[in-house]
Amino acid sequence: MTGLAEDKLKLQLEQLIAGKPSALARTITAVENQTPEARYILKGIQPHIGNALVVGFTGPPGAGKSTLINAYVRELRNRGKTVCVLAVDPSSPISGGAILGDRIRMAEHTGDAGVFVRSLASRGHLGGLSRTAARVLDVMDASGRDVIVIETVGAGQSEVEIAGVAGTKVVVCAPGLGDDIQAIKAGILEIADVLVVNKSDMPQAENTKRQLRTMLHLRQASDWNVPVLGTVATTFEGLPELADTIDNHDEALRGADHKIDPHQRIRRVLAETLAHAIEDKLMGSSDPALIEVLNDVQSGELNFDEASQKLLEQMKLL
Ligand SMILES: Nc1nc2c(ncn2[C@@H]2O[C@H](COP(=O)(O)OP(=O)(O)O)[C@@H](O)[C@H]2O)c(=O)[nH]1
Ligand SMILES: [Mg+2]
Repeated sequence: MTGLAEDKLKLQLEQLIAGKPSALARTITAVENQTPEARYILKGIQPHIGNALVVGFTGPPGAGKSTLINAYVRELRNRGKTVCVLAVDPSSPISGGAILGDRIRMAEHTGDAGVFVRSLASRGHLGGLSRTAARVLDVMDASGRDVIVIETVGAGQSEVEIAGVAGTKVVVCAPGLGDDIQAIKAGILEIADVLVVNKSDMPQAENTKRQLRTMLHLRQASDWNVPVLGTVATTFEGLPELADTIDNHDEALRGADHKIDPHQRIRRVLAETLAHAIEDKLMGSSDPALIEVLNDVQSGELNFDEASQKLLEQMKLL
């Protein structure tokens, strides 16, 4: 890197940490494209991560997640908080109807410098998408925004994985949709910190809330009791309560010193990065020690656990 290029990157990093929207937008694009610029900035932002409240909204399509997020953003702005919104929808390319719809819904907040909205284009496999989303969240966090909201469609394992980067997970569903309840039961109920029955202006809302509360009894007891809230995103009903509940969960998460342990996040990212580096190495290497392990597995001498253990020992990780 030339001195001039490095000066430019330093400036971009400074502007990002100062919260300048243009630096935020440019950095996110760099992260999506995995440029050298992104690698430099991702390194520089590390000391500035961990201050934002990160909340994920997930749930079946049509439950009203985008409308609810729009209302939640309005509530946060009323409270003087600055916000970033990240929409991750693997099924909708950036030019598709759903994202366009979100843009129009978010139009209420255009021109408000306290709200930054970004959609992640779906490309490549889902693991790649969730990795990109996690790095984009880090960039948003470092930009000094108070709250980061992430929207994902909750349908399968990959979305659960994406939601895993959020500190507080809100699962949104609509009343009277029996199949959705089944889908929620199958996976995303387990990850919920807050359950929302949106469209509570519709019949069946009370019934659905009751059903969800019954299902929650099957979950293992923990310090945090998952609340079931009713909202009407279109009329703002229940929004102050939802915002309070998210704040309470974030506080419970942070504990007495109001900090989220940075090592926990770094461990997770490092584990992911290392797994990929190992995969690349293993698939390409003709190192004699590796070939010996491959032969030992082929001959039945070592099982896969034993072979992994042996390689880890050679890496001095254990
Ligand atoms: N009746 C009613 N409709 C709602 C409510 N919230 C959202 N909707 C409507 O439900 C539809 C889907 O909403 P959207 O936010 O796109 O759902 P998403 O796919 O979960 O993001 C839209 O037509 C919304 O206007 C609500 O509280 N009550
Ligand atoms: Mg949506």
